[in-house]
Amino acid sequence: MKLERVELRRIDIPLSTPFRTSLGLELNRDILLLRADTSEGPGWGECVAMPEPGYSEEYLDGAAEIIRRFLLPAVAALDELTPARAAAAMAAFPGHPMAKATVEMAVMDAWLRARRTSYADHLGAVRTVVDCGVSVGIADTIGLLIAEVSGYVDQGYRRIKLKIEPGWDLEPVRAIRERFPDIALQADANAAYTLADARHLAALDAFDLVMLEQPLGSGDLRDHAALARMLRTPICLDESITSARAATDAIGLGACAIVNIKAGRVGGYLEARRIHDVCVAHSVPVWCGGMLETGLGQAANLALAALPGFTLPADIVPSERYFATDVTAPIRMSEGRIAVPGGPGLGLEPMLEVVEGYTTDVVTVTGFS
Ligand code: SMG
Ligand code: MG
Repeated sequence: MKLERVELRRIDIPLSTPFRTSLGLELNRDILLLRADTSEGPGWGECVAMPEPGYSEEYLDGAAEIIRRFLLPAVAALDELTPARAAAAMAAFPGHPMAKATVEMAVMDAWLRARRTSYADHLGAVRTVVDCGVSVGIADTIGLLIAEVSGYVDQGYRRIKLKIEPGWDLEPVRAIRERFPDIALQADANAAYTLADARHLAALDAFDLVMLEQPLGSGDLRDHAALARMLRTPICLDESITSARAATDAIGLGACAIVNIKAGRVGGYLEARRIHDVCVAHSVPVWCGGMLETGLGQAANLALAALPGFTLPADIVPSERYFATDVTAPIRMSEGRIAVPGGPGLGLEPMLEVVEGYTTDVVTVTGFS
């Protein structure tokens, strides 16, 4: 297989529910899609970088730039293109995991489609359905939060995750726990605290949380280990786990008891699988994180979340959670579960006329030798 032509497409989709975290407020999703045309057919990738740096240092314009100028030429130089060879070629450039994951995702889609194999089978999935959790943004009032969470509980989600930040933590968590004594509940701070907040965070132990996700900075592994010794609530790391090596270090230091895996954060689905393998070897449970993806990204995430070590509900949601009209046929949830696509590649196609309608910019990259 050989890469022949690439389309970098920016789309802008209104969010049906605004989403606020300690990182800021999202009202719409400005997303980069990548269509890779190869000698064996097309494949699609989705970039999970946000328009601005915040979750990590990556941002959309930067991702598009490094893809176009550096990653695509390196991948196009390969005569026998495979997902693993694409990842190896891109590894020559340090950093930029979300950009690399976008290219790898599209190459893998094209390569698997041509081989009539699904992402799920290729990655080693053992399940046909995935348990879904929902991530609930910071609300304006406790009353509005309770109303929003009630709706999600009624829809059947199997776990509720509350975004927290200083000033919005113990009160919302207490209110939801009092109202829903039996739900699986967890909190995600997106690195909004420091170790000086340890006593305050220890008050979360009263609410029987499944985990506290990324309370401290992404580089603060030792501080997370110190915090873990002061809390009964298990610590889960998200932003800190940038590679299989980082996962090994974090587990060895006692910085986390649970790991959130996002392919975009770690450079692709192949590295995501290696992190899964490291965690399974250490008996550390993992779950699949989300970045408000369209149906394309969710399709790949569903395949990943079907691997054996993914034993906790994923941040994988039906299309309607965020989008009135998704770019794929709508992903639907039934009894808090979503089916893993079984068709070749991602198993889902973008609806080209819908994509066209959301498109704000298209750059075509050709001229690969
Ligand atoms: O449903 O895809 C979703 C959102 C899940 O909360 C979610 N993601 O830190 O886990 C996380 C956040 C990162 C996105 S905030 C820009
Ligand atoms: Mg998180």
